[in-house]
Amino acid sequence: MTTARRLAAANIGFAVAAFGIAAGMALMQAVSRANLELPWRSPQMYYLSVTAHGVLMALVFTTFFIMGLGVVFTTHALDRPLRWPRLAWASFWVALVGTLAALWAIFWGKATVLYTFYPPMQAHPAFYLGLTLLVVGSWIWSAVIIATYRAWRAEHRETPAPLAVFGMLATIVVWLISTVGVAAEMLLQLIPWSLGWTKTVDPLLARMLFWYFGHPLVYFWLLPAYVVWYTVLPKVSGGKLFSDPLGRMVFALFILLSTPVGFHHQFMDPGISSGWKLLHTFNTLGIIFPSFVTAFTVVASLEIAGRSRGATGWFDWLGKLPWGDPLVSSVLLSMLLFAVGGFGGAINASYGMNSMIHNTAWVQGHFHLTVGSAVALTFMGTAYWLVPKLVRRELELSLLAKVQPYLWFAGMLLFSISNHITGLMGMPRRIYDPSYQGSAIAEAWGGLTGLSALGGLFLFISSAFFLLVMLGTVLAGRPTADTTVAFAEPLEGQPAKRILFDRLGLWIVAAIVLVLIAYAYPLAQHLQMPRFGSPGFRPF
Ligand code: HAS
Ligand code: CU
Repeated sequence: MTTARRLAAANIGFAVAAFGIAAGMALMQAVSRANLELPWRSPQMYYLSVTAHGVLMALVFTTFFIMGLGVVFTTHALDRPLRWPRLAWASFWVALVGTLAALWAIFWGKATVLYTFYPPMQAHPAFYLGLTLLVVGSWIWSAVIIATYRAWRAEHRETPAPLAVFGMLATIVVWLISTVGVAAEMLLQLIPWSLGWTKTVDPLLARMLFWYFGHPLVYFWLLPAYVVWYTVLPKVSGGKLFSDPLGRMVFALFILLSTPVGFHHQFMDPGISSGWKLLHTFNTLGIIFPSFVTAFTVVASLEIAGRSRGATGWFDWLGKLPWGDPLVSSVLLSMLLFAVGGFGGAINASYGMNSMIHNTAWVQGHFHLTVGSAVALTFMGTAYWLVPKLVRRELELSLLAKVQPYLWFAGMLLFSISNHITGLMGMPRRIYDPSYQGSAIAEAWGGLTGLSALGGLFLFISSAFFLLVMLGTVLAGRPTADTTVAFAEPLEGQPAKRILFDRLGLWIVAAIVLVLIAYAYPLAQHLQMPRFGSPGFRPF
């Protein structure tokens, strides 16, 4: 158990450090977008910063945090140590070395390609090799978690896996299916091209492979947050999980439908016929369903918590929830923000409406409510609950921890709502000079970009509070012996036997069949077409 505790602390510690650096870059960008002068402001600096922020937040903070969480949930819920502890440490080190290589390339100005690294923008090979190692590290972690689960399964043939473990296994399955795409893009296209072994690259093929991975990637982030919502939140707020089978259904549906949807990022791309795009639209509308079920089940669990704390009316259970507990408030506020972000997601996914918002500021508005709130705020709340147990110290600066989620909520509302609106007004995303050299249309965005910068400031202060609490806890927290990681009881008691949703093998096979239906033909069709390669471009 000590290995698991230390390994989880290492992963989460590194995740928090990455978050801290990325938060600093974010403030600079928000100010720059509002066209406020900074002494070192330049296009090169702006794009370097956006790349660092995207990679550190979306790829590094999330992956390491999830690896840490997976270790804790698996060992505690199964009540057994990790299988292959050395390999488990290897997963951390491989991912760490890879991350440092990629960060070296970014901060030395050799990889200004943003977190989606679309070719023909070209980065230093260290960037691609580094990110590949990050994924390899996560594969090793996946193998360790699966092996630990299988050892438990061999002794418990008929028992359903605890929901926390089932959710982590679903996360891993989604991850293993989807990373095939980015591995192919890296190994067959980007790495040989950046090393000069091939002269040109096919950007459209790269985008197809990237988005095959890129959409399920968002559920790799979301599912561990859902595990917290289902299994930790009801416990900490003093209630029970409303329905365990519904939770299993949700995770099984994510295995089934997370991947065959990637074309919803490519509606505006040429070379993919509209029939295939429409199929991916339908699948996307399907994958919204498990999130609706989650909204229902988690809110019902909260109602149980409020009633067991004495509520009797229709809505007073809301007020009875422990809003001052930083885990509870983080998750509740992240859910409220996700309700808005998910609604926007349905608009993005609607083939026609996508043309209104694609490549506009709306998109960063959307993903700061999803990955930046549903996921990041949940993870911060989880850190308040978990880090004291990992380092055996009480939470320090708890007043800051209480305020921080509310600041994040306010900052994110200002930031995201204004970005949604400027997006609808036509403001592109990822643009350095928001004034467009004095264009009248761009002038109309001015007030809103100011609000968005103010939101950025709130978010920055909130991030600083989070980091202070983490540092204070690790360095100066009073020792405690409380290391219990307890999960919510289902209302109907623990399930006695395995149900259809527990049959992981079946869902994996069905998912692979759907992936083949959604991707095999359009990929083959693309490879048959005359293809035009592009040399690499390094804008800076
Ligand atoms: Fe998305 C673009 C569609 C969810 C992340 N998305 C992005 C990008 C990112 C991202 C990073 O179809 C930008 C990529 C880039 O750089 O180009 N997204 C969707 C859809 C969903 C969705 C349909 N996205 C996510 C999640 C993300 C994420 C989750 C990260 C974690 N997204 C798109 C599309 C694009 C896109 C297109 C491309 C746009 C373009 O053209 O470029 C769905 O999964 C959303 C389902 C969720 C819901 C919400 C359920 C609500 C819940 C909470 C309820 C709370 C309540 C309040 C009731 C329907 C579960 C309770 C509170 C109390 C206090 C009691
Ligand atoms: Cu997507």
